[in-house]
Amino acid sequence: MSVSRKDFPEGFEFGVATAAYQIEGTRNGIVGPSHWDSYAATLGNVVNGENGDVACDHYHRYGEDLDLVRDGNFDTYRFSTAWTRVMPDGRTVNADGLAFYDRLVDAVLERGLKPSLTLYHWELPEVFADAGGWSNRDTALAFGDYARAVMDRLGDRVGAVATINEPWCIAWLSHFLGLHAPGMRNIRTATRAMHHINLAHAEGMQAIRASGSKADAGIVLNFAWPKPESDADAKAARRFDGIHNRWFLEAITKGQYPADTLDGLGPYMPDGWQDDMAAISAPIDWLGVNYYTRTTLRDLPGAVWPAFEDVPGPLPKTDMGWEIYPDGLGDMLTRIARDYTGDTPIIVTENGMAGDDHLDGQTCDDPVRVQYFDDHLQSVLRSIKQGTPVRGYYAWSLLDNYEWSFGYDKRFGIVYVDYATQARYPKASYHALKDAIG
Ligand code: IFM
Repeated sequence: MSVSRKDFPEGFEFGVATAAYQIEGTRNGIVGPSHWDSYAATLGNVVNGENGDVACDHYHRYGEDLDLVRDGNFDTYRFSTAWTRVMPDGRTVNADGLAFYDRLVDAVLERGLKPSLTLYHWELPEVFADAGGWSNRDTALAFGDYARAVMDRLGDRVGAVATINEPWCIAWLSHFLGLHAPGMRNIRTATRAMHHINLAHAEGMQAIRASGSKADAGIVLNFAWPKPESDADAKAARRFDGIHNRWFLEAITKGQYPADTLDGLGPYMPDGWQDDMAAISAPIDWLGVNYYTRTTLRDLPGAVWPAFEDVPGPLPKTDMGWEIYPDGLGDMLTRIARDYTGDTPIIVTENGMAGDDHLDGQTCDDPVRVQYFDDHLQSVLRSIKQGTPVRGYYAWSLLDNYEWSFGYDKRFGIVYVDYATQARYPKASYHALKDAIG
């Protein structure tokens, strides 16, 4: 790789990221049902009808997995706790579940790594799904209780904590586009989820602060660089940007929603939403930025709001069909700091790609991924040189894992997982990152 640790500011954190449902295995230990289980059990939703029952069996293999993180010269391990493991019925603490995360955090620390905790990475307990899920305000309030239970147990040892991972996916992708659990397509439900997920962030922040934890607290948002297909599509790209990027960023940093997005969503907002905005914009200590690709937008004149569709762009694509556009990461970081977050530290909490990876004996050569990381790290460096306070970069993901609606079909890991044996094989990208940051 052309970059190395010495190119980055002193103290810059290199890490790898994972999420509970994607790796732990819900059959391990005591875990309650989540909306991902029933979504996956519905014919046609997930490739091969696969679910997180076994996943990477990380629940039993976390020691071996954390050895890989340490031996890869990383500084930070980003992981999530599952609400369904901590509270299988959504409300009652399961001692066995918290004990697992206790062991996990200690194992992270024993290896000299910094634990970075995410409280919600998508496995909503089914009891809330039954009551309307994120379209119901009560779900956000219950999330605060869950956050408090986790922080009371782990808050003395985690270095950083994020309330929510990728609110756009939780709200829009899942309730308007219907592509993630619960697989709905309804603008009223989606709009309520768009607000209640921000309220859950507010409740989570209050719980973290009230727990007395010294962990740096924030939220992880996912961004896509909006690209109009032609000059005539500029307004469509702006509408996409409002829903995908500015809705959450503006709420959290300025306590307001973008006016152009409210033009479409306003009629469906829950009563009294304005009263929540002060809590939603309470100060955060850091912002997590997930970035993978850009999105090309085509205007749909005469269609109902938001009247756009995304269309394939011309650049080379990953196995997900996502265009590889490294400049979008640096440009987005620069824009976020300039227009929204100022001096607040930013961490790139996810960046990576799915590849058509194959084992050859014990090795897996993934040169496209090596180039992807190199180009995106160069883009981060360019933004840092422009003055953006980027403090870390985490690769997604440590392991091949359950890629939601794509099941186990897409491989994002820097470590190959043979699901038949659960053996782990570091890919060439793991070795390349290890050498670059050693
Ligand atoms: O696997 C997901 C992760 O759970 C959230 N961010 C994007 C990744 C790749 O799709």
